[in-house]
Amino acid sequence: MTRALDDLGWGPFFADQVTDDDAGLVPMRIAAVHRSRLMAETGAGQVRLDLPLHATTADFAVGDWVLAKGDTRVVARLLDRRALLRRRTEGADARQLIAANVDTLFVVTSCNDDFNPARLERYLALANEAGTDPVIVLTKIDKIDKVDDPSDWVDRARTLQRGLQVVALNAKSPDAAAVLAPWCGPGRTVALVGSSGVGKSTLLNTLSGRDAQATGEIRESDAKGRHTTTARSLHPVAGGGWVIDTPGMRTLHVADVAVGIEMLFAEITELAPHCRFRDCTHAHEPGCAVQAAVRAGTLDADRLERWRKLHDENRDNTPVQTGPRGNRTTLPRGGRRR
Ligand SMILES: Nc1nc2c(ncn2[C@@H]2O[C@H](COP(=O)(O)OP(=O)(O)OP(=O)(O)O)[C@@H](O)[C@H]2O)c(=O)[nH]1
Ligand SMILES: [Mg+2]
Ligand SMILES: [Zn+2]
Repeated sequence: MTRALDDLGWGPFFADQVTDDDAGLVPMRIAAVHRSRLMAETGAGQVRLDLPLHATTADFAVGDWVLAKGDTRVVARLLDRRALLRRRTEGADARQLIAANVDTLFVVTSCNDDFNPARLERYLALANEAGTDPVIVLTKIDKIDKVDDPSDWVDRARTLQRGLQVVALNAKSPDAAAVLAPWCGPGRTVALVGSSGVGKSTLLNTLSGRDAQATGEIRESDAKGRHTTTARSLHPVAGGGWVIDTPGMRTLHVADVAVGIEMLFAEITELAPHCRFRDCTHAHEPGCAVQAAVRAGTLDADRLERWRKLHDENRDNTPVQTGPRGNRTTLPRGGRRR
């Protein structure tokens, strides 16, 4: 039992939250979230969980650990998360939970028109903020034109964040599982995010060694997928560990990811203290070290523009603290700080 739970990602962080009062409760990991019920992985297969009256399934994320009543299979308690990935949804105040307790976020994009630095940077900001290690996974290297070199794509991706891990693979090939093996293994959880049609479910199937999810064709004219996957779900990796597949996202809006943006744009963050004004916006102020770097050719002007856009969007979407004790209207942070 314990062995199976450890393989599922259980560990001291969660075990320490269990008290004597929890006798009779069984730890389980959320594998799918539906409108009125949850599916959970027990270590010995999946079971259906029901919620107590006051609770809503929107409070749960795939990857969450819960304690459930052994006899009735009603959820008793949601355990604190080690990491939480969430995004801002259009028009709503609430933020949608993408996945919880993820060790590594595979940001999937293809070696084609899907590759978009501004979009990838959004995923990186989200991962950084959550305390989840990002890896850029470039798919469809088998479809690259003969004139192109896969290493060109890898080099482009590497410029998105200092020290960023990048791999390139054919998601349909069994070799892909070997390329991703360093991040998988017993007790480890990875999540797949990215646009529709980039090969997330194809990768899931390759990692799990079976047809766990349906995959769909893409429109060849613009490489756009058809939103084949419609729900998030947790699956075992053949060599040990767990993988969360998610539906393709059209747009990723951010909120409350200031730390994630600082890490993402480390080269700008490090220049800012050298600007003449402490509140420099790096736009038009005299003595701006960031603008000086652009003029000197050490900082890409496009990169600075992308920083500005993301920084401004995050500021506009993040409620400010008001009052002496900070009457924050936002949810408590779920992210682990480094
Ligand atoms: N040649 C090749 N085809 C791939 C590769 N990865 C994915 N595909 C194909 O791309 C199409 C889309 O793959 P999916 O795995 O359904 O994409 P997805 O990211 O899960 O898409 P959504 O579920 O819509 O978000 C399918 O036809 C796959 O067979 C790859 O590395 N090489
Ligand atoms: Mg899919
Ligand atoms: Zn400046």
